[in-house]
Amino acid sequence: MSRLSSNTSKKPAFSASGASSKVKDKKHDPEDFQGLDKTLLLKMFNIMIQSRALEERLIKIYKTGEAFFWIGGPGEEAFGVPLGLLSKIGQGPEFDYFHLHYRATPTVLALGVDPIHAIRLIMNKKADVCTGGRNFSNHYCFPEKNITPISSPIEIQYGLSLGTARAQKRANTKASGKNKNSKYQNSISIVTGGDAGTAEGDFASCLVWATRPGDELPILITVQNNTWGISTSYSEQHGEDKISDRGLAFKMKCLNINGNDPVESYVKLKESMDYIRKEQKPVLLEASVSRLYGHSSASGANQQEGLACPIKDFKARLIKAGLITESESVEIKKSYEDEFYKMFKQVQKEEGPSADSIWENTFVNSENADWRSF
Ligand SMILES: Cc1ncc(C[n+]2csc(CCOP(=O)(O)OP(=O)(O)O)c2C)c(N)n1
Repeated sequence: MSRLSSNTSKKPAFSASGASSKVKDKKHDPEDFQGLDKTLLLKMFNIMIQSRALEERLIKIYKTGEAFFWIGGPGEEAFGVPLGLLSKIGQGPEFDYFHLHYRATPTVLALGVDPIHAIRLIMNKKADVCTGGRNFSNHYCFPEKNITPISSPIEIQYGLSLGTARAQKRANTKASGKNKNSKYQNSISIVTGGDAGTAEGDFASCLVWATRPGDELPILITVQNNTWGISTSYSEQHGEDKISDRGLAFKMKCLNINGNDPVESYVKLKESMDYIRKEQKPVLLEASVSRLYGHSSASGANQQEGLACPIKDFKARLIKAGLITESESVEIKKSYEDEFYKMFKQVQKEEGPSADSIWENTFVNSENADWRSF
């Protein structure tokens, strides 16, 4: 069984303080962040904070009675942000497709989505472009970025990802036969989900159909393992040590990463995505993440103690390396908090959907879905 090799990047280490690479005392060496440069590190940090500040605003919106329900992604920033930054953004099979779940705010922000959409969605406003004010928080849908609708029934995204990956494989194969530099050559489908959801058949179907010999599909299959499925613990439910081991039987590349570390996530996701683009074959990637505000508003949406916080840990490393100061970090968070408060006040004045729009967008082109009229 082959596994992805560990990062062997030969890029020079970034030295924020300008310290010489000849410094011998390891204790005082600045961290090299596996060769990732300062601009990228700070960009990831910034979007991670943006995502956390947005989710915390959504939680406040719920807790002040301005929304019915909250579920989201605090604790998944170190995994979700690199995933978005490494993707090919656009509409159609020549770009990457996203089959995400409800903890995807870090990824959609990294893909350049305007955060106001998250606020309109949770507040069920008519102007919500994802669902017209008709679905839960974080159930995003942005066709212009190939972000397919996030579903409330969990795990169906693993089955749907097979369809876009098949369309891409066809287009990629056709295009690369004709023109080596074609834009169609290397798009992939990306599917994300939680650990408990892998108990469902859609996950197994995804592994089976992504790995048919000679007809493998270009899918990045990810599982963000926060060790909980609502209130069922991983240890009581899983006989396997790692979910990623389940890909071994299908002879696919499998790996398990620390999804709380944005540097490791970026490097391993890049390796995996480069491989899928080039080989047009799948990878199963499991990332350990934290569930920092519990499952959802159904479990209180309160901050949980004793879990690793990816932002806190990354901030400490950046400060130690001299790339940012504590006060700069506080300032970034504050400016996002102010921005999202203003957005909330603006959206609060907007109207909700009218009753007669209930059947809209149920089928393509709003074909009548009212069963009473059939
Ligand atoms: C088909 C289906 N079964 C059950 C549920 C209820 N449900 C919602 S979230 C959830 C837990 C999912 O846990 P996991 O896959 O680990 O993701 P996490 O929420 O921990 O990120 C369940 C069982 C559902 N929404 N859909």
